[in-house]
Amino acid sequence: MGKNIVQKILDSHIVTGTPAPGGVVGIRIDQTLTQDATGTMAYLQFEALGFDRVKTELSVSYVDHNTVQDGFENADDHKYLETVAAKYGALFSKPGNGICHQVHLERFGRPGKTLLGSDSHTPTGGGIAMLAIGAGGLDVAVAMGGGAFNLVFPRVVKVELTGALRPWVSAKDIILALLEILGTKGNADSIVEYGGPAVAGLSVPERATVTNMGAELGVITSIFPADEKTRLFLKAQGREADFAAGAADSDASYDRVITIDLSALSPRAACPHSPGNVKKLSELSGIKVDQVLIGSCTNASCRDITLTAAMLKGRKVSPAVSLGVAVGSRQVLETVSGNGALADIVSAGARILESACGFCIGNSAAPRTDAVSVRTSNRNFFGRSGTPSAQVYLTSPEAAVAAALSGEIRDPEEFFADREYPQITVPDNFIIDDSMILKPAADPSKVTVYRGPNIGAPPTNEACPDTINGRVAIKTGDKITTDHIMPAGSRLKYRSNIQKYAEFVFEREDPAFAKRALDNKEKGIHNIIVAGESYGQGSSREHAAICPMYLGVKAVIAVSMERIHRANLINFGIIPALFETPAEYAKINNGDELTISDVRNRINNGVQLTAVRKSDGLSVNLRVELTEREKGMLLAGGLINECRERAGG
Ligand code: MIC
Ligand code: SF4
Repeated sequence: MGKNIVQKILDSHIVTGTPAPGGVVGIRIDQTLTQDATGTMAYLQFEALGFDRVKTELSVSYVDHNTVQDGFENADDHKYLETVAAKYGALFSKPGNGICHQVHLERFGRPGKTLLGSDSHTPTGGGIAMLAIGAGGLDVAVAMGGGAFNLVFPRVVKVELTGALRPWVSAKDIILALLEILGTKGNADSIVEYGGPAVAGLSVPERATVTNMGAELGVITSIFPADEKTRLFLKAQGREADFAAGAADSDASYDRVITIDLSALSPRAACPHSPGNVKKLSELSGIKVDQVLIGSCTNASCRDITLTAAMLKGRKVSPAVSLGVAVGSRQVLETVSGNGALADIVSAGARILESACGFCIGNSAAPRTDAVSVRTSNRNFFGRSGTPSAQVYLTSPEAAVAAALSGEIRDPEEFFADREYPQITVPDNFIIDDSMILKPAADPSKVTVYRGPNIGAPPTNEACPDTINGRVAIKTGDKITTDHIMPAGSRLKYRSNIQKYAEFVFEREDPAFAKRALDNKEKGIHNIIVAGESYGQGSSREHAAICPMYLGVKAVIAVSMERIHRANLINFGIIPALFETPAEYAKINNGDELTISDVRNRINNGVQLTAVRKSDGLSVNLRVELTEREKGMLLAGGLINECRERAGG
């Protein structure tokens, strides 16, 4: 039986475990990436784990999220990251060099390699045929130290692409169509592998748009083959030597096959407040738009920005609209400033934003109250834009420009009906200038790691108690994202200061949560979070586990839970428990006092836990499915404690 691409890469990287359905495998990680919002904690943990050197083939530390610098905090983090990278052997991409996923694709991604990143959009690298996975910072710290990354042996879903995209329909519409089919939950054990005759017609940046937003499906990752388009992209980046062909065997098998006929696709949008809430643009036509933002790691490549410029050329943005453009990398910025495209964007009336995450993470360009904002980014979770009452729609650059010019949501096929689709060219040879990527120090002993007042020691937990004397500190609904748990935006600057950042846990859901939880903790009451389906969707931010841990949360009991967040909970010693049925969830209320007894013994022996309500004796069974490795971490109170125990410390 032939092999698919995922199997081939796994075969050459599995170091432990059972490569069979239901098994858990440990894989060798060739490359890692971190970004500043998660990276500071990842490197603090790398240091706390006692590693003396980065042991991967390549580790890059990017600064792209917290670039607002309204105070010393962000800049303190940047300097810490720069010096810690120099000392331990990582590359450091300075603020201004671009968004981690775009830069990594351009300068470092290699077909057939594994990449682990402390950012959920790390799967962008699948566009260049890497097995690229997002994880919590602690897992990345372990991988930087040479440790394996553990994952469930995946189901591989093939997405067969046929036909060809019509003009004005683009890569974003492919992934929006797949989100319509697969939704944003229930896909945690799958990897999507693209194939079929239409793949050859898609450039690497277009493929990367698709794999980037694959994160919104909740899958482990997504991957395209490495073919002639991949080779040409690497050649244009001066890296042809990094090319290695990668294709599925003709008789490869898959767990599921989904076919998408690109010729039949029409432009779409993800409507408020979920990337899975997809509708055809023709159904939304006429909605008045206040703001349009083009950029983010999804759609800010040279192709996207050059196309944006071509569509705007000679026209003016609607007076009702504020258009902002943030290019994905310094390379893209230099290219479009050299070829005149940037001037076309400026002259149409756009605001040029920094090449960084910026608006996408809600730390700038928040729209007005009740605004409609059309964006080319990948997430429109409630409140993420920085304005809770705003309605955010996610579209392709083509649809975003149609909205900017008309002041309304429009289907670009209809809006541009009288125009030819712009024939754009991207360089055969990109401008190669890595001067904003700093190399590790030749003599690490000469580097002193800078620790400004914003840099604290990573907090640790106590060992898992034998009895949880708990209180439900919050009961949430379905699809609670890590943006709900741990808001980013203006709060981002506290990422290295857990005590302060913890004040904002569930800030928008229940502003009194943090204080209440801390009061419980001080009284010796253990906090419990109760949640519905798909708890912890979205980002990889481990702060959504660390800060609740700091507030004394001992267990999350949910109907279902997403992959990265579940792993983060275990890494920080919080029990990820599941209700046996959704009906059980309905029985538990906010404020209920729950006792969970014999916890250590039951976890150790793989026996389900039981929560008993103090007021009426109601008893609810809880499923806690853990691997041996996870049991050890949980009982020790998290991965750092466990490593210290193993080291006899
Ligand atoms: C995001 O897009 O939500 C982020 C901000 O990039 C996060 C990482 C973070 O919270 O720092 C992600 O995707 O993992
Ligand atoms: Fe940055 Fe947005 Fe991409 Fe996250 S999704 S890495 S915030 S650009």
